[in-house]
Amino acid sequence: MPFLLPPVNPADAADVPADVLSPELLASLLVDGDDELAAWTLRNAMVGSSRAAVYDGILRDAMRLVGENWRAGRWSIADEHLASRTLIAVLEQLRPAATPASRVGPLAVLAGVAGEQHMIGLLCLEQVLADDGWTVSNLGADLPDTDLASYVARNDVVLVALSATEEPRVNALAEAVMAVRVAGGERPLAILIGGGIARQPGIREHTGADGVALTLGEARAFAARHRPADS
Ligand code: B12
Repeated sequence: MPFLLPPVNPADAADVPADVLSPELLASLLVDGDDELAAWTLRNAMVGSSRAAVYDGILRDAMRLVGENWRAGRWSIADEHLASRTLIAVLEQLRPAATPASRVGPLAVLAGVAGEQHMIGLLCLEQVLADDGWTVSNLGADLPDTDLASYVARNDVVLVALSATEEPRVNALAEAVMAVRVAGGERPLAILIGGGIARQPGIREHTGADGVALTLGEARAFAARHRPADS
């Protein structure tokens, strides 16, 4: 697993060749627990690319490599857990700065449905929407639909983005969509589905959501379409 790092100083790196910023490098840094250099890698990838493009690209591909190495038995569960933990620390470092606009933008609520443990995609989506001026409440993984519904009922929510990865979570997803609809009442409120489950054919119709996004770029476009004109 040892990996030769390029001879760069995170503090003053500029004009870094694109091939240095590879998913392989990022995966190695994550599995080594090196959040500083991993954050540097992503920051450099964001020079000239949008946050959504970088997270849909090199970040996702790096975690796919982590998953492949884990499944193939080359990396252990401990390696995968460290990589995930490190990525969460990295994302904290890359958080967009809060601005007055980010406190008054339309409210988007993000949640992983009941039983869903994958939440890194939600952290990424939180930042992408915040960049676009949304106020974001990320309620995290494994949220019971009753709690999601009571949050929606108590707040002026415009967008709800729900995530799930695998087929066994389809019913929880449909229940969460229904709970949000009931809690939202007559309010115009758009419900988006994302995560691995988004690849499942017919998932939007099956759950009654308004949209499905395979990428953060698609989620961003969906959010823009459903943003109130006066916000
Ligand atoms: C890290 C990880 C975990 C960690 C999660 C840690 C955490 N805090 O999130 C832990 C260890 C908990 C875990 C558990 C499991 N995992 Co897992 N995991 C992964 C791994 C390696 C990376 C996932 C990740 O974070 N990727 C980074 C994010 C940014 O990318 P992404 O998830 O692809 O999301 C992109 C889009 O989908 C979108 N997006 C993501 N979420 C959302 C949400 C919304 C609302 C929107 C709009 C968009 C969006 O944006 C992202 C960027 O493009 C993947 C491997 C892989 N190929 O991805 C497996 C993987 C997802 N896991 C898998 C499995 C099977 C499991 C387990 C069932 C394993 C087990 N036997 O216990 C459990 C399930 C737990 C549960 N009940 O949910 C499978 C899923 C297979 C499938 N059918 O799709 C994968 C693909 C591994 C594999 N190849 O087998 N896992």
